[in-house]
Amino acid sequence: MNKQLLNTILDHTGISDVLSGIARKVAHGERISPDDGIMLLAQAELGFLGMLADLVRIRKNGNNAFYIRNFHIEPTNICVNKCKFCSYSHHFSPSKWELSVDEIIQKVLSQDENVTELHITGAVHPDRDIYYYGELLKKIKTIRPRLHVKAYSAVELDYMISKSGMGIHDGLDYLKSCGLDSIPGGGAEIFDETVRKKICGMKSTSQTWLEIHETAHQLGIPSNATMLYGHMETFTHRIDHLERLRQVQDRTGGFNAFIPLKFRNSNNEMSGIPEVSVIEDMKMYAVSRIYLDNFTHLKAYWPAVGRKLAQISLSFGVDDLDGTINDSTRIYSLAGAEDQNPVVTVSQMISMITEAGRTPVERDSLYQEAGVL
Ligand code: V47
Ligand code: SF4
Repeated sequence: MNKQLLNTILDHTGISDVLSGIARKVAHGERISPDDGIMLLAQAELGFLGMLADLVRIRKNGNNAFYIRNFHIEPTNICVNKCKFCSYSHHFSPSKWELSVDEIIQKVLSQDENVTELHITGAVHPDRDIYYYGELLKKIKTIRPRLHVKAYSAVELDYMISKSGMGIHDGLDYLKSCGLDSIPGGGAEIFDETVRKKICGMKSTSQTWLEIHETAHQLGIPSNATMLYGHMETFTHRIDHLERLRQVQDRTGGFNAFIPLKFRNSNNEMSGIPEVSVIEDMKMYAVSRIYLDNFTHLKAYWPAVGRKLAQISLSFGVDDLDGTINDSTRIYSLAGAEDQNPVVTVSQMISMITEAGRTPVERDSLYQEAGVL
């Protein structure tokens, strides 16, 4: 959408002055305020948001839509915490598991050489410590030195680092020396302290989550950020969450991507809360794209939203569909997501992206074109 066309639309479609003012800011590449963000979530209709999000997406990523060849390992679902939205931990899941180091290594060895990224995340096991996880990284790097290991959410890191008596800086520095390449975005949930206490009161605080990511960035460890939306939070809480992330990113530039995560309501203590509509999902992607002007990438994690919505999200600001994944992630299938067997082949990924009118680009974990380095 070019700016002239946008002006014509704004002048002739009866959009309110306030929304037109926000749209003009976006078109001029100006930052929108928290009040603007809340206004967009509360009042703007879907097509209007899609149009604005597209402006930002094209500015950041042209016509490219990224994917990666990756796989997940979830070492355990035994957890010291008891988050109310969680369908995955041993408190709610029908089974309880903990993989041994040998089993994890076997999973790594079973992947073909074209896979470039391993994502490790799981529950917060009471008996495992930072040295266990550090040794695990070292073993993985010994057998697959070029595999990018994105591992341990800030909540897992908080537990293992606190238990060791190290500070955040030293704990992360130790893990980096063992082979930690980047940190996934999990555990952010919603930063507002009142809602956080209600849905995951035992978990690391918002301040700790943010401090771990900021410290990681200072150490040269990039990370992702997520937000769990569509439960009991308000639009103000969502924008507060985006604002806290935008401020860290202004200071560090260390976030690779933002991933909005839709709350799924099967098999957990919050099952009484209905899931939000698809329209609201697309609005959330679009407003995230518009608000986070200092994040280059917006990711739709297809096992969470389903393949069809992930594909549609490419028209609402998203430029990254995550990866091929394989069937080892259970977080979303247990919570009621459409895909009970999350695996997409490279050719399916390419078709999903091409059908949506984007240019598929296979990336590495740092968004360099795979094989081009
Ligand atoms: O923090 C748990 C979410 C997250 C539910 O960094 C739920 O590339 C919805 O962070 N409904 C973990 N969401 C997964 C995660 C992630 C996933 C993919 C890629 C990356 C990345 C990170 O899953 C948790 C929580 O917010 N979650 N239960 C549920 N019922
Ligand atoms: Fe444990 Fe994570 Fe589930 Fe919370 S969301 S109970 S920290 S596995």
